[in-house]
Amino acid sequence: MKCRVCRGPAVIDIRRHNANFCVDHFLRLCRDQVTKAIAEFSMLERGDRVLVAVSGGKDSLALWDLLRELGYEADGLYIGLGIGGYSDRSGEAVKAFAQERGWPLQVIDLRDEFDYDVPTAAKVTKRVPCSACGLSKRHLFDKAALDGGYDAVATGHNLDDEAAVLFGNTLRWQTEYLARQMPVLPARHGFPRKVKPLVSLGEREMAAYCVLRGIDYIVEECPMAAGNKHLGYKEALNEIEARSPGSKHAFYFGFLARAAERFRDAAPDGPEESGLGLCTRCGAPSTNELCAFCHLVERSAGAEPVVLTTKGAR
Ligand code: Q46
Ligand code: ZN
Ligand code: ZN
Repeated sequence: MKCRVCRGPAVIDIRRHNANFCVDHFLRLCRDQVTKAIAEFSMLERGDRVLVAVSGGKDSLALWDLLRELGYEADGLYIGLGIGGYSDRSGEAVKAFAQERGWPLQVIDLRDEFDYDVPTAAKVTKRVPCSACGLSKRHLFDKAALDGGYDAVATGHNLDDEAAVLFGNTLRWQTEYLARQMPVLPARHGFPRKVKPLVSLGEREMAAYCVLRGIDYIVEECPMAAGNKHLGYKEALNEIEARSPGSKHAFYFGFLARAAERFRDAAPDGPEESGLGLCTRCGAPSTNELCAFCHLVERSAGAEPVVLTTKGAR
């Protein structure tokens, strides 16, 4: 196996590109793909301050590393979700990563700061854990970015993630979600810009990137994800990709180039158009007196904590 660029010994094959790469040229490929995505979708500008949402997994740590390599002032934000040992281990991985490099990391622990955690909120609200989790993360990332004067929040969603979400939204023609499925969401009143610089890199490439850069990430997946639809869509797409390399990329980027625009009108109104007020407790845009996050805290704080077994919530 030889590197397509220098003919030296290759360490990875990327079937989508029908090519093999040595360590240096693979790392360069990752940086080039991120640079290209940032420019193509106008995600960031030189000198932007970026808040990276880090979970301890390969994608978010690789993203933080890549943005720093590319010269952005990128700081990390980790949210302790209280998902048993998984959260303990992911928190440790993120803190060790940041400490070794001396990069600024902000940590918000739901239990310490708001007196609830994701499994308890899921039980109280009788919704799937990912719903309370997603709501909490979005709110806290937005708030931290605005309070800290950051230009954008960056998340580690990769090509596999985005193709799987698109697949699910298309299967059920969820047009309001399709309208928002862009690699960049511009800042709106009360919300910072959101960017996904890894959209053209796959899961396997991100794992290889971490190994080659010496990034110690946690391989373990969140136990609450087991059985969610997203994983099923990923598996289905992996089967298609194995038979026809490049399908995921064609599906996702074809959507962006040729279809996304058609769904623009299905996007729910922004706060300006819908005349949103402000949450009386935290000041976030909201149609009600309390925003969805403060409402969640109101319901979950102080509830008897759910104890996790290795299989999940009891
Ligand atoms: S952390 Fe949270 Fe994910 Fe776990 S509970 Fe669901 S949303 S699966 S990215
Ligand atoms: Zn090479
Ligand atoms: Zn609020």
